[in-house]
Amino acid sequence: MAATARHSALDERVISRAIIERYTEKLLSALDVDVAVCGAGPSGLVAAYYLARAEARVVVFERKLSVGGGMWGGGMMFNEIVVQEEAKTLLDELDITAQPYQNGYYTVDALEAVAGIAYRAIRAGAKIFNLVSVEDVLLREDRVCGVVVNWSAVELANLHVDPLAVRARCVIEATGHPLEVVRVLERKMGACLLTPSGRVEGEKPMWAEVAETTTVANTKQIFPGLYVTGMSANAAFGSYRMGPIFGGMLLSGKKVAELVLAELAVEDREAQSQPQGALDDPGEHGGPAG
Ligand code: 48F
Repeated sequence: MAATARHSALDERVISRAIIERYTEKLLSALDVDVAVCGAGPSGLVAAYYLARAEARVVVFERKLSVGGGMWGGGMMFNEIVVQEEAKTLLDELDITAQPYQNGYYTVDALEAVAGIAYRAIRAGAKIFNLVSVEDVLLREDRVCGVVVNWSAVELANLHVDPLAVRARCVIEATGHPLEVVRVLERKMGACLLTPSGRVEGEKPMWAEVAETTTVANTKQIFPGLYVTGMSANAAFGSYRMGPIFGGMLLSGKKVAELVLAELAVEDREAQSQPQGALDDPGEHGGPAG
């Protein structure tokens, strides 16, 4: 059939080139960032939202096809989650509906929660790469300064293919229960972590009340340049799991964003007070956030 005068026939080569070019641009823009987030579960996505909103350059790597981690399935596949009073303001800020249940408990449709947080993070400027796994960190002397990534398909097929690397001024471990990134660092560097034993303390069984508080308290730096958030924070510092209540996850994501932004601000102030030319390679230290 002849093409109309208004638009030409669809050309599959243009479609392919558009995808390849746009993805490549996005990937290139992620090679040198302020913050790399490992894992797009609730804590990682919330962190990405607050970082991007503050104009930090933030990239998120997620192993799976879908973002959202353990939030989609609510509790045992009943796709509702519970959020307590403390996190209600955060949900309001993200324009996610929380239905009062009783005495400070709210329920949220799990799909609205995932879709809402991911949408806000992306619209704020976070770049999310699904189907990409973090397999290692970049290290300079005694500081983590980026992540080593590969296609999840390479990992799944167990192919012998070398990864690529991304520089980041700070890295956030948000891989949830398995605490994958911190464990790689511990395996390769020994007892180097800022935990009581210097090693991963390990996750304990379920105790929602304690776990919800400690997941926020344990959200902190675990090695220079590397922060833990969400369930990873409790797994790293030896606290309990909480099950399908998500207030702690959300508040932990917000807290880690605040901690990282504070560190970046200090670095920026120090860099500005250096005499001109004192830094031989500004790319080594990254530019100001924005
Ligand atoms: O597990 P996950 O949802 O972590 P979270 O943000 O939230 C925990 C809760 O879902 C729940 C809970 C609270 O009630 O206990 O479990 O702490 O999301 C972690 C994400 O990281 C991805 C994984 O696919 C998931 O989407 N992930 C894990 N390892 C890697 C990774 C990796 N090496 N590289 C990239 N992504």
